[in-house]
Amino acid sequence: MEEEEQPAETLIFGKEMEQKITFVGLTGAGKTTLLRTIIGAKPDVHVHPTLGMDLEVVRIKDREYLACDMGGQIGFAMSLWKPHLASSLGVLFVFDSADPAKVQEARHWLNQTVKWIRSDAVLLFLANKKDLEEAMSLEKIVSQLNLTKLMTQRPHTFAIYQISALYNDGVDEAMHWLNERVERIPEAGDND
Ligand SMILES: Nc1nc2c(ncn2[C@@H]2O[C@H](COP(=O)(O)OP(=O)(O)OP(=O)(O)O)[C@@H](O)[C@H]2O)c(=O)[nH]1
Ligand SMILES: [Mg+2]
Repeated sequence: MEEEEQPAETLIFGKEMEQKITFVGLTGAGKTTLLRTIIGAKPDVHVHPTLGMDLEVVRIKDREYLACDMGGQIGFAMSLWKPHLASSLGVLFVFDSADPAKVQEARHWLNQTVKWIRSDAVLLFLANKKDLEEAMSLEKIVSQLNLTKLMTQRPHTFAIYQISALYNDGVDEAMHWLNERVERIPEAGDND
């Protein structure tokens, strides 16, 4: 008898890892730095831009997730976002608060992200690099990226946190919020 074919996603790391969280955002926003911080790896200021994507298993409290760290370089990397976003329970949009020149571009990709995610997915907007003096204020970020619209549309599944991925500031709070909200998605169930 032929073996039943399993979707690729369930075979990664040889175990069922359907609880996927995906990191998106423009290149240089700090996605890889954030993932390293979450898994307790040493921060590396010389980190290379992610080509395609990287995968890590992360544990938040008692839950395990497959974290997909997408490359943010324009072109081929972003074409990978859509299928991963469509199958993620949690989505982290990482924004470089200290790069006002890229606000419009970030807004465009945030809008795309919102179109591509599941309606019941949890969306976490991370205003990263708050440690830098030039980081924009929360008010400015909210207005320039039109985040009030998202707050209204997704009252229980959208949140904004200001963080420093490099210095591990605000990261735990943001990830606990994500974890707690994902738990409420009926499909998330118990992933022991
Ligand atoms: N000051 C400061 N720098 C940061 C922070 N987070 C990331 N960086 C720096 O920003 C640069 C880019 O970080 P990455 O983590 O590679 O960014 P990325 O979003 O993964 O970029 P791509 O893989 O190209 O999409 C690195 O030099 C990091 O050290 C932060 O919170 N504060
Ligand atoms: Mg990266």
